[in-house]
Amino acid sequence: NAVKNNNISIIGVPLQYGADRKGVDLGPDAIRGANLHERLKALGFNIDDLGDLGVQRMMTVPQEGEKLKHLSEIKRVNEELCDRVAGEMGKGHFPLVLGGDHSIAIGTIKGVLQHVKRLGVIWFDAHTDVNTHETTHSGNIHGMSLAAVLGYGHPDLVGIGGAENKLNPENVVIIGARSIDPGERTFLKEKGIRVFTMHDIDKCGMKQVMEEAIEIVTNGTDGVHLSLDLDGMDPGVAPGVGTPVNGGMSYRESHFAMEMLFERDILVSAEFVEVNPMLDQHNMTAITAVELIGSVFGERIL
Ligand code: 5AB
Ligand code: MN
Ligand code: MN
Ligand code: MN
Repeated sequence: NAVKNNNISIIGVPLQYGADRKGVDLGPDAIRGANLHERLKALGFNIDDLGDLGVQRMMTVPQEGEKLKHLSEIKRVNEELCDRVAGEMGKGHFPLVLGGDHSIAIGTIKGVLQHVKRLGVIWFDAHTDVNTHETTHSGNIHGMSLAAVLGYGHPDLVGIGGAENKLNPENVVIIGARSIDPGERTFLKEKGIRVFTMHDIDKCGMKQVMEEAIEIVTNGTDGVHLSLDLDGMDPGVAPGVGTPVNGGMSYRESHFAMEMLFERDILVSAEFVEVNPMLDQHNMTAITAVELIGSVFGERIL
């Protein structure tokens, strides 16, 4: 399995056009700056850091009547990301993608799907990111990425990496949700996507939630991708995010989930997104991200 593959390819994606708040483009640098390489090397991995993808610096003003903000640049960057992720997987490397806003999950997941056709996805998030161009109120594409990789939404997003490459809703779980739009509620119900809300985590505990989640994402699949939006954690431990929501996963709940993923050895790829250093306090969110990455790759307390 890929976590045992000793090569990790790091790909930074300094994209902020999918989100409303500026600064999330500084995420990859902040995560690297929190000793990412050293931490992974200490666990015995070879690190191949490909640097950051190029993103147009000049923020284009959304056109009047343009419903999805910055669609063309988001599409272009995600297509490149898709190719890059597929290329690294082709070499047998584990792709570790650093965001950037959560719209980059489209490129990452479409790239992984080129190699793992039957892919399970664990989506850690305060939100569910299943809006489409028809349901969105914000026009922000970071709220549409999960719908797009399931095959729903604007054709320019669904088409990235081939519209025929998509996830099976039966193998997708969302963990940590506590802010769901009305249109998303309908979507989740219609497609039968399993959502473990904060209420479920409170009621059953992270251990049981993760056991059920792992069963769903591994049933009939050949690998699992982790898409972790730092706003899934409580703003007390991850304040540097663009869309914070109170009442999130605690430090230990999140780490325990990552430790279970390592123990079960199911991941083939991962991404850590939405770290916004401009909104952060003492780099806390970037440090938290690197600590979570450490747990995913096998750091132990004892
Ligand atoms: B994130 C909201 N549902 O569509 C929307 O941070 C928020 O990637 C989306 O989870 C949050 O704009 C996107 C209200
Ligand atoms: Mn979110
Ligand atoms: Mn998200
Ligand atoms: Mn966010």
